[in-house]
Formats: sequence, C-alpha cells, structure tokens
Amino acid sequence: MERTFLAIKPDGVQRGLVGEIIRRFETKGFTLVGLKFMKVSRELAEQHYGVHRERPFFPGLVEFIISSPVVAMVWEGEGVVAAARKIIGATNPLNAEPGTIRGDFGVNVGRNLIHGSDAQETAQTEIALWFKDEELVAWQPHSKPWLN
Ligand code: 3AN
Repeated sequence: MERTFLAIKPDGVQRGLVGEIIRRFETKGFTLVGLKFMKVSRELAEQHYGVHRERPFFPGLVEFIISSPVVAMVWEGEGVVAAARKIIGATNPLNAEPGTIRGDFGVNVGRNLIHGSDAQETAQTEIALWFKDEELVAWQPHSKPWLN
C-alpha cells in the first residue's frame, strides 16, 4: 500500500494547528502508520532538504526546521502521495487554493506549515530517513470497508 511522509513544521506546531492538520488527512480516509513529535537535528534537516543545498534559502530553511519541534508522520492509502500534496496546496501559500492547508492558514513561502513528499520514490527515501521500521505500525482500521 502506498505511503507518504508528512511533517508539520515548526510554524504549524507553534500556531496550534497540529490537530487541524492531522484531522484533514484522518477524515479524508488515510491511515496513520507513524507519528512522532521531535526536535530535528541539523544533520537530519540538511539531509532532508539536500536537493535544495545550493539554493539561497537553504541555510534559513535548515535553521527554521531545527528551531522548534515538528510532528513527523507517515500516512498510508491509495494515491496518498499525490492526494496529500493536493490537501497541502501550492508551495507558496499565496498561490495555494482556499480549502488547502497552505491556502487556509499560510501567507509566506518560508513558513508554509507542512512538508509532504513530492513523489512515491521521494516518499520511500524520506520515510527511511525519518523513521525506523519498528516505529511504523501496519494495521487495518475497521472503518476501511466503509470508504469504498
Ligand atoms: P514543497 O514543500 O511544496 O515541496 P519545495 O520542495 O520546492 O516545496 O521547497 C521545500 C521547502 O523550501 C518549502 N516547503 C519551503 O519551506 C522552502 N522554500 C521553497 N522556496 C522557497 C523560497 N523561495 N524562499 C524560502 N523558502 C523556500
């Protein structure tokens, strides 16, 4: 079953949006398989955002991610990678549609509340980077037959 990696960034946690953000994935019908509240190490932040290493915003992005706790999550479900990106909305919250997390709550590209893997391959890499196998729980919610 397809899985994606999501992380509520420091601004989402500081603004008290953890419950609201999790609710959107939960009520959509995706299954939570991993969850941890953590301070991110500089090493993990630099690895996670490694593709942006040469971008001018990279140092600020790393400082931001390590500045305050985040909520790291793995969610499972059919098409969850692309669907989560839709639920999250465009990278720049000013371009994000109302109804998306960034469209409803964000105004600044550097403070866009949540990260979501951009492809299935990236999701696998990010899940392995953030979670140990034993931290992921494979389970069958009883509500599942009612989704389809
Ligand atoms: P997304 O998070 O929508 O996949 P990416 O992968 O292009 O977006 O960018 C990763 C993160 O880098 C964004 N979530 C955002 O926090 C930050 N970022 C991207 N572009 C900028 C920018 N122009 N200025 C500051 N931060 C940026």
